[in-house]
Amino acid sequence: MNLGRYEILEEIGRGAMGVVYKAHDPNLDLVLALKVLREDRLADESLARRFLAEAKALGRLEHPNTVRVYNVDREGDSVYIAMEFVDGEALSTRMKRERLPLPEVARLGAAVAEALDDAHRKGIVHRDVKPGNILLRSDGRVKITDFGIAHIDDLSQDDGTRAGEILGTPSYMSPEQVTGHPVDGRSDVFSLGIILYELATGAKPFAADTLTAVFHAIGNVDPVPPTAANPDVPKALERIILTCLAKRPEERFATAGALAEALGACFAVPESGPAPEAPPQERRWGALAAAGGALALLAVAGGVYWTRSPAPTTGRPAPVIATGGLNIESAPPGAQLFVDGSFRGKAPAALTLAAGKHEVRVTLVGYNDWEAQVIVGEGSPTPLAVELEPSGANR
Ligand code: 3AM
Repeated sequence: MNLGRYEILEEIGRGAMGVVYKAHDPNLDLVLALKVLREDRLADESLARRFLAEAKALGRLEHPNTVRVYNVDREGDSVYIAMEFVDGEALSTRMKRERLPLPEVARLGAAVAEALDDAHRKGIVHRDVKPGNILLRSDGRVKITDFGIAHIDDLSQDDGTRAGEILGTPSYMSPEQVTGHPVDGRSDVFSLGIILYELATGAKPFAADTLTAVFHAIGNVDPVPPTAANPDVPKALERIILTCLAKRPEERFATAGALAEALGACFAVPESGPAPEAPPQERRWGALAAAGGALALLAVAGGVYWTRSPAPTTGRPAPVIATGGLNIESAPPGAQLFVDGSFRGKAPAALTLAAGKHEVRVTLVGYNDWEAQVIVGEGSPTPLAVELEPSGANR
């Protein structure tokens, strides 16, 4: 079968908008990929226009991490894009098969961010950054494709991207996309943040049963910190992901280039040589201690030990991140334990806590109250030893 001058070799895959074929260009003797608008969609002229807009946008892009577009054309009722053939698979396919190592997550994220930065500088917002549009070549190179709903800033609204129309893939959309507000490059940064979260933890940050609930979560719910779902996630990577996922665009990375830089530095080995690997628990609580400022962390051996309320002298208190619940001990023993204002017994006690955020208070007559926000994830209970400070003692 032929399409224009191209000989179709085989079908590679299908997306929402088109079928992708492997094809041969006899003029250039080149194997390439042809994306053909699905025939059942051809009746929709605005979709055909959008498809052509995709190719026009892509034609302006030339970056090592962006799939190159060679040609766009119509043949009878068919509209197609001839593009670079990527020998590999989509990230969506790879994710289903295996969990990527965290340094690989950062490398891949940086590569995508670099390609997005290049597009943003040329006035193009991708608008549909999702694992299905990130292709992984077998030699390791990352290529982003399908600027399918790309919107070129200088085009009129007549190109099919009318304001208020929902064009992205719901799970990977930004708050401004779900509310139909104007988007810029920082919307792509948010979408990439969702992918990074999913790669780092194995779970989507805004998962919900219905589309409405997903939209609500994207716009209003703070994701559970990645380290609560996967304690091996370094604090630096967690900060990067949560910065991408800020609800307000101005609180995210200002550019995809800045995100690429941060991801690149995340697993960089210091010039003096690699630092000795701390056990995951120690890394995790050590980072929390640094964030907590005034708190004193005495020992870490599969648990966490506090001498006073973890509230720092400035800024927001650092939350305690726990799995499955808390095995609380107090020194001296016998302190009363309150969770979300309810009395839960005296220390030592094993408290089962539902996943999510809780306020924990440890009180004993003659001692200062110990209070902390605890974020609970899945897993076995986390030991927590609280050493209370006599009231009236200097802080
Ligand atoms: O479902 P898999 O991963 O096997 O990799 C893309 C995906 O395959 C592939 O088409 C399928 C549906 O998107 N694909 C998309 N663009 C491609 C390209 N330029 C491509 N394969 C090779 N070159």
